[in-house]
Amino acid sequence: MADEDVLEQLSYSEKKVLKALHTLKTSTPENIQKEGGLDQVVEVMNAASWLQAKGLVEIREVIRKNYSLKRKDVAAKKLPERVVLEVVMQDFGGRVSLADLKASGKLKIEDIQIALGWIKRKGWGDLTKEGPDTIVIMTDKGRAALSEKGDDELTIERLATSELSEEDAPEGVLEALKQRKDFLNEKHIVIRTIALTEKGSELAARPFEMREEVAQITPELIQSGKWREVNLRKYDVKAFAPTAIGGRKHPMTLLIDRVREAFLTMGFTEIRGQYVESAFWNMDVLFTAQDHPAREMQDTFYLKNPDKIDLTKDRELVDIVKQVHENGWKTGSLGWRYDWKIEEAERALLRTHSTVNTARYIAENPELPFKVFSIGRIFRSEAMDSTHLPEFTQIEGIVCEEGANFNMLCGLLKEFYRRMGIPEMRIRPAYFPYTEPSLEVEILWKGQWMELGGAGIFRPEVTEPLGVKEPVLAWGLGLERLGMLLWGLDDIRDIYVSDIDWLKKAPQV
Ligand code: FA5
Repeated sequence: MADEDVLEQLSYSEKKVLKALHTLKTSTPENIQKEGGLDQVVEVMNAASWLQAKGLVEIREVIRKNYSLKRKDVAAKKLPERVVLEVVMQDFGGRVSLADLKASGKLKIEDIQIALGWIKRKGWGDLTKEGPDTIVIMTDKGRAALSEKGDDELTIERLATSELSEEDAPEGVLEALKQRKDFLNEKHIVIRTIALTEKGSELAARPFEMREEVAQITPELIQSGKWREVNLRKYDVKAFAPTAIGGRKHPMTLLIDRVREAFLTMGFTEIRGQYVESAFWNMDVLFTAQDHPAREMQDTFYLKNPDKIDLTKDRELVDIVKQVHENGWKTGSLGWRYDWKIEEAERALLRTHSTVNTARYIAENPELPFKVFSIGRIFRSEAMDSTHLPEFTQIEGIVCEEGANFNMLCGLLKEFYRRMGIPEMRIRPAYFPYTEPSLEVEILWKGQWMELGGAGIFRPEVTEPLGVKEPVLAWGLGLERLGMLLWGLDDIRDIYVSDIDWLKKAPQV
């Protein structure tokens, strides 16, 4: 960016800081505030951060240690080594045995120990052994110290009235005082200085206009026409700004909304069902034999409470379904030719597919035409892997109208996936006990064909007992697998791990 453009895009406060620094070169925010005539120090810091981002200033931070006395009364007391010095000099003429010093009673025993340590360190005195005795002998330096306070003592006097930093006291004094127990408090203070960079110095040296400017257009400015006269601040549209991430719907909720909209706009009506169903509606009505493997415990969650669902109100249909399974009833089918048991049909379970919703719908609304769909949770007792969940969502639907046929079914599924943003799919033959013909929809996913859903035309063994003679096109599609494709996930489980980062960034499809 050219220098003129950089200058033009500076705010009024930034210009003030730049001008102040032109005079001060490097300074603290407080001094810049005074020199530049800014209202507050925060205003200086804000402007300085922007100037730093533009490479015009550098904000430096140093940590300064400030010291104060832990207890004010220590300043009024003599240091223990001075007490000992005075006692030894005045009462014992500069030489005394440790035993006599202790016996003098002028100091506590533990303070004598500490005092002698400091006396040696300061060179005020020496300790020598004479037979069993330890003798304290003061040196010339000690004698001189009697009438002259040391740097540490003078510093303590100053600390009695104000905090001091390391630079305020003679070298090493505060460090030494810190070694005394319960003496000093240490506080860390961040000292900021702001300095012009080379580029900043160049710009600050140029003459630039210092006019108050308008950074925000108000309705008043527009209505009064004043916007023509004021100095409008230029914006740098390329300036960095953090991405604002607000609350948003879960990707699955959005996908459900999208699926719902696709079917509604294709003229379908939404239906709902219930999680707890009888085996009768979930399987028997759908011509699934009572010894079919899908009915085993390892595939289906049977309930303990309630363990049975009373079928009395469906008695008529129960009688017909029994005959359909045993001999085909009036459908022209031979049935599965076994002894159908009501006890098996009464078992309570968590629905294993949402085809149970459409079966119930037909039973209650057998008049043509109908086009309904449902989006709902279903449950299967199966091991989890990258494409299987024990609890997932199915998109179910049926169409029954005059002339409905297999081609229509294929066209409808293609149209649905096209609307979901999946241009290519393949349809291959499949088997379901309740449809004939049956198909499976597959999508090429990372080099492999992945099954997205099953479909077909309901067999007469299903529709005729429910009161429908016309062909019913039916399908059940996996919603999470569709999500995997749309969001580029390798593992279906990722959808429900609640990774906050993914949730924030997932496309709002
Ligand atoms: C059925 O559930 C049939 N009821 C579909 C149907 C309806 C066929 C009407 C004919 C007429 P299937 O078990 O294949 O079919 O499941 C349908 C889709 O659900 C699968 O293609 C897959 O996309 C998805 N699906 C199946 N099992 C799982 C699972 N464990 N986890 C996630 N998605 C699954």
